[in-house]
Amino acid sequence: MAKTALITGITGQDGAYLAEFLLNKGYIVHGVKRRSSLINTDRIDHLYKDPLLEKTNLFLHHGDLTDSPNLIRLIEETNPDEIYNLAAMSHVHVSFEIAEYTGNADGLGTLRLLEAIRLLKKTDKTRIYQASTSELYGKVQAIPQNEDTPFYPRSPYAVAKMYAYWITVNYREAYNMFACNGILFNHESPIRGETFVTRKISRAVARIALGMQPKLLLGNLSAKRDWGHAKDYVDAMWRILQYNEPQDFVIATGVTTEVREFVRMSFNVIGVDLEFVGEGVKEKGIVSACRNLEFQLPIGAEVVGVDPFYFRPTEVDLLLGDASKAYKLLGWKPVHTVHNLAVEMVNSDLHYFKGQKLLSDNGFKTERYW
Ligand code: NDP
Ligand code: GDR
Repeated sequence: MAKTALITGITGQDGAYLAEFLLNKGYIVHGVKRRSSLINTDRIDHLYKDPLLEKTNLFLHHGDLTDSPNLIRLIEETNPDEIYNLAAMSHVHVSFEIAEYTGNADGLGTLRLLEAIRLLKKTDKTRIYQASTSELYGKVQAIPQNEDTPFYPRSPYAVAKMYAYWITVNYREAYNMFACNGILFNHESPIRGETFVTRKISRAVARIALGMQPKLLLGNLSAKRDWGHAKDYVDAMWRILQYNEPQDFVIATGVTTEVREFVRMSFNVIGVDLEFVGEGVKEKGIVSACRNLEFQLPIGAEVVGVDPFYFRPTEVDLLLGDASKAYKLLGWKPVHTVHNLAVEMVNSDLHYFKGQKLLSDNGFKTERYW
């Protein structure tokens, strides 16, 4: 019999990749999406068929992690074998502005799902995956970070996720639930949200190459992240719930890269070398070579700058994960490197913006205005 999965956050980066992954494995997939004034299903439109017109294994439901009765009803109706709780206000910088909402959705939202499973007496049937994060390590207490490294969260987002982490552990211990945390380090892709740093960079590189944007403004160029590919990481989520006992796992590549270096790598994809000069807010990325005849950027052009607007009140400076437990117990290993991630992301954005430019050069309105 086909297994049934319920994915919260199905319209997000990971939700879209996970839905595709599970559908390919023969699952029936139910996804929770928020009502929005503009259609927000871009990332899963290629998977969706109208169940009234065609046979499909993918079903979408309106819902929100701040709405308990709705979550209870959804779990009762869909009766899932596995729940993947991916929904969250996931932007660290934004969480300083909407701290209470972040606590409600990212922290209490997890409790609402766990309670729903318990109240519906599905603790023996339904396994739950909680999207925990390397942001829990925050001001890091050890390098690299593994399942035993103490947490020190540095943002309202991370503090909310810390509650979610421990309430998941608590329900596992108190009610014998199959509830697990995946402590995932940063993972990116061509469908990454546009305001996370890697995608902001890949979009800007494409737009600068096409003459659609003069410059890229960033915050802390010295932050280091362990960047993987979202496709590899949804496989890990699934493996965590297939393991023979509920446990928490770090998922990471074991390689850390500076934001500055990711910028350099991304410009290299279009045949441009960058030199960084100056320090702090005065730092600049300047074109030192351009080998690409299609995109002629003048030597000396200042294409990267720093704007303190993007600095965070408290920062996480260095993340580097040790996923040896997942390698050993789950047989999981990342396939992608940070370098081929940058290549894939820049090429995908180049393709997209070439299309947008063609439309706008010929007098047609482009799909997006930013
Ligand atoms: P995204 O921001 O791309 O997606 C978040 C999803 O959650 C979207 O579908 C969003 O809906 C939905 N959502 C937000 N708030 C609510 C709410 N109150 N109720 C219901 N749905 C909501 O994140 P990712 O896909 O990158 O990440 C998935 C999860 O993994 C998140 O919980 C994130 O915090 C966590 N995580 C991510 C990592 C990463 O590097 N990507 C690393 C570690 C953890 P909408 O589309 O309408 O905005
Ligand atoms: P992060 O990702 O905070 O690690 O959270 P993000 O890409 O936003 O930042 C990574 C690092 O880059 C620095 N940075 C900038 N960041 C953004 N967004 N914009 C900029 O202009 C910029 N300039 C420099 C940041 O200061 C930071 O150090 C992501 C999210 O997906 C979380 O949901 C997830 O839990 C963690 O990854 C693991």
